[in-house]
This record gives sequence, structure tokens and C-alpha cells, in this order.
Amino acid sequence: MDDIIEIGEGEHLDIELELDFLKENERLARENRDYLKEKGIKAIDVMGSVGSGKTTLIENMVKKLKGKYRIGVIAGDLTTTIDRDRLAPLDIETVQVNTGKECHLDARVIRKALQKFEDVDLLFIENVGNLICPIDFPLGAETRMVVISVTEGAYTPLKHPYIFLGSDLAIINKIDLAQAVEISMDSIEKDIRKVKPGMKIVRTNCKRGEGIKEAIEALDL
Ligand SMILES: Nc1nc2c(ncn2[C@@H]2O[C@H](COP(=O)(O)OP(=O)(O)OP(=O)(O)O)[C@@H](O)[C@H]2O)c(=O)[nH]1
Ligand SMILES: [Mg+2]
Repeated sequence: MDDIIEIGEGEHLDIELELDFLKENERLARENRDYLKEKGIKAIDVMGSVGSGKTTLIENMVKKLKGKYRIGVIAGDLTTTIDRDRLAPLDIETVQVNTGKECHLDARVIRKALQKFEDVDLLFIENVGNLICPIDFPLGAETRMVVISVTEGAYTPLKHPYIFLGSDLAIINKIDLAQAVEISMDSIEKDIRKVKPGMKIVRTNCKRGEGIKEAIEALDL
């Protein structure tokens, strides 16, 4: 007996409602993109799983890039200000966005947040930790990156292809723990390139600041 059910196109519950949401988000994302361009702000949407190291990566990059750019960070989270509070001592402009129960940021809330920045030319947007929802909601950032960590297991790229397909750069973080969890980084890289041939990939140990220079180069910063 065939034991696989595949949900086809148009079979999702509330499909029309969802399509309307996505269309409206895309319209607002285009407006954000125009606004960012006009203001000369380069924005990077930092996506990835819960706890993969998004904030730690941003902290590291901010420390290295502070002399070159006026940096801002939008910290997306469900209810807390923990990430914003971690970044605030770096003396940069920060805005917290709490999404409540939403598993992603959207272009409308980013439009609101953008009004709060005074003087930035590089903006990191830390999306809510999630490998599925954020990719359908472009924010208007010119670059999108995904941060995964080796502790998530060997199958992340194959199980979550869409986030890789929609990203310009993939970071494989926590490489210091690869041996402990018996994960081959070569095989993760191979799987990412199976999903998206030619994908830029950087390996990092954000705890120790390794690979940050390469990540910055990969982002053309
Ligand atoms: N061993 C190791 N730990 C790391 C590394 N990078 C981050 N961590 C730790 O992993 C934990 C989660 O890191 P965060 O930067 O908060 O992860 P995040 O993706 O921002 O998490 P959420 O915002 O909650 O989704 C923290 O305890 C970090 O210190 C790394 O390269 N190696
Ligand atoms: Mg975080």
C-alpha cells in the first residue's frame, strides 16, 4: 500500500487567503527595497533555525564592520528582547520586533521598523528562528542568507530545500561541534549544492570568531 500523501498545488486549506497575503507582502517588500535603495542602506535578511547562531554571527560581523559602516540591526523574535539586548552594547542602532505567535517577519513590520533608524547604511535583519516560513515572506532586503548549525543533524538541506533555494549565502555554523555529533561538513555542503548548485557556503565557529572574515567577503561587505 502506498503510504505517502502529497499535498498538491491548490489543495492547501485557505489557499486563496494565503495567496493574497503573499501577494500583498511582495508588494510591500518591493516598496521596502525601493526605500532602502533610495536611502543607500544595504539590508541582509538573516534566516535560519532556532539557536543556529544568527545573533552570534551578527555580533561577530558587527564587531568587524563597525569602522566601515553605520550599522543597524532589526531583531525579530516572538516575545523577548533578549537578542536586541545582546546587541545593544555594541553601540549600534537596534530595533526589536516582536511577532507574537508569527513564525516569520513580514514586509509590513519591516516598513515600520525602518522608520526608526536614523543613520545607518548597513542593516542586519535577524528573522525569527524557522527554516520554513520566512522564505515565503521577502522583506525587501537585497541579500538573504541562511544560518544552519551542525547540531541540527545531517539532513537539514535536503529536508528544507526552499530556504536554501531562496538564499544567496549559506552559513554552516558550530563547526567546532561537528566531531561530537559525528557530522561530515563535506556531506552537508554537498547536499546544499544538490539543492542549489553554485551556492556560496561558508563554515563558521561563531563562538570563536572563525570564518567571519570569509562570511563578510561572501556578502561583499
Ligand atoms: N559551540 C558553538 N556554539 C555556538 C556557536 N555559535 C553560536 N553558539 C551558541 O549557540 C547558542 C545559540 O546562539 P544564538 O546566536 O543565540 O542563536 P540564534 O540563531 O540567534 O537563536 P534564536 O534567535 O533563539 O533563534 C548560544 O549559546 C551561542 O553561544 C558556534 O559556532 N559553536
Ligand atoms: Mg537570535
